[in-house]
Amino acid sequence: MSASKPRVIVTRRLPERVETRMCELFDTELNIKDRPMSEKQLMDAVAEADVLVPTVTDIIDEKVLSAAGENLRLIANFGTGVDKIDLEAANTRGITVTNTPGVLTEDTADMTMALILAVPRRLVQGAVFLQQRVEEWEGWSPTWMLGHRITGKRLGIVGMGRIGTAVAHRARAFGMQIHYHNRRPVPAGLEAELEATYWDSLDQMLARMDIVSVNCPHTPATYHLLSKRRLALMKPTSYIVNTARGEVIDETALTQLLEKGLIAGAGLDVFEHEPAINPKLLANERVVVLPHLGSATIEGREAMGDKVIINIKMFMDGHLPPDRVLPDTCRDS
Ligand code: 8YV
Repeated sequence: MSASKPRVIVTRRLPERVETRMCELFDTELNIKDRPMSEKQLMDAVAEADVLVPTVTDIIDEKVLSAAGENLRLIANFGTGVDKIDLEAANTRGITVTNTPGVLTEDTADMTMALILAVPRRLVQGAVFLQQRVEEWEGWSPTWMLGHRITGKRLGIVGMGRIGTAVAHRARAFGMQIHYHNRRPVPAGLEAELEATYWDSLDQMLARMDIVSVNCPHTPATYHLLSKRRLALMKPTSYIVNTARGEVIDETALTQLLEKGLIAGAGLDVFEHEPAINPKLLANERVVVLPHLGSATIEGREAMGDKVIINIKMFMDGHLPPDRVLPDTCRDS
């Protein structure tokens, strides 16, 4: 590592304050046009950089990493989910990977709660109706556009990490009953505080929930965790919300079950083949789709950028960066 400023290549535009600070501290190359980089551009970037700062729109796989120059020592991901980075391949090459956990927990949990409310209460359907067909609205009606009550309903959280727990706290305040599936139960004190029920068996939990919220990271172990078989276990009156990663749900199977009325509705902020979305999901009025907005607050994105800077600074100063991610320790987000 040279004593001069490290060469840092950032793959997308970041909040202005973050970019300014990065340019002060490092020899930083920004992506002014903000177009997601092609595989070739990523390969050129890893060949040249000391540090790469990618986002969820960049696939840093074995092929891209095979182009890495000797200089590339750190991939400081702007985001918590590191599923688009081949952690094994990076580790084998001695490249450290960091992420930005913690600072997007509350924003993502808020968006999850918004979807938990929006889908059963037909919030988007009602708003779109007024925007597009206001002339048809004859005023209040006792039986029109009824949804379902949230209070008292069973919420099944898949993945009780930081975000899952933050969702549970919010849902408790709305009077929901908290259930969760996780690799292991949360500490007894937290479970008691949330009056939460732990399900070792995801299958058994799914069959009993009114709303399921996906809050686990996407890893090889969670790819299609919500498979066709498992989705079919859900009650026809139940809803599913996903603010984690599209790949955790078999999107084709979900689309079919929604069309057949075997799942009552869905709130999706993430998609299996992002940015592509199955047109049948878009056309289904019982599905609320959002363009991956979970962490999309100015405060959150600035805090993510600050974390990226701290990780680069610490690493370049010869310390262990605070948010190092190891291949076999994909933490719950
Ligand atoms: C980020 C996310 O904005 O952090 C994550 O894992 O899903 C998003 O909310 C995105 O990943 C940025 O790279």
